[in-house]
Amino acid sequence: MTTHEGRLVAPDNLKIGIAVSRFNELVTERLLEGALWAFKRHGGLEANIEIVRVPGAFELPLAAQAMAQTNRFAAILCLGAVIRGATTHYDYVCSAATSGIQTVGLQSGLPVVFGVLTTDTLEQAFERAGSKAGNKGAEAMDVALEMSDLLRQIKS
Ligand code: INI
Repeated sequence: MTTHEGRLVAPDNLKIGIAVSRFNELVTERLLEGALWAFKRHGGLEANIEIVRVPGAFELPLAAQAMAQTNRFAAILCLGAVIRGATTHYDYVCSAATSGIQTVGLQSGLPVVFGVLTTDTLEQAFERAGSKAGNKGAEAMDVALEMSDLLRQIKS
């Protein structure tokens, strides 16, 4: 029997792309800090990170697709924050971001990680961006590292 499970490792040649939205920037910058912290914690080199900023979560899939098409990255993180209290089109932005990000992952064959907070309030978003309920950006980086290692194992 053979079992594969990705490890949380960031080898020197592992490049990660991060698309991060400016909407709710106070929150998304914390997600980005969490992601960078997690990358370094697992041995990653900061020079191997490329960051792309987009206006809002709706634009994350297109940016992720453009990054995937460069073939430079082992994985791509999409970081954003959609907050219900601040919008009437919350559901549309959430579903476009969710399905778009998943489509880019399936079409490119790369781990394209959903690091988008979807909350009712700004307070809940801060809680998930490092204050008291973990940091979704750091979790997204962990998933990117685990999945890129897993894909390497499966293909080798
Ligand atoms: N984008 C977000 O990332 N978060 C939000 O909470 C949000 N709200 O509230 O509307 C939001 N809207 C902008 C959207 O992502 C697009 O940038 C815009 O519709 C232009 O395409």
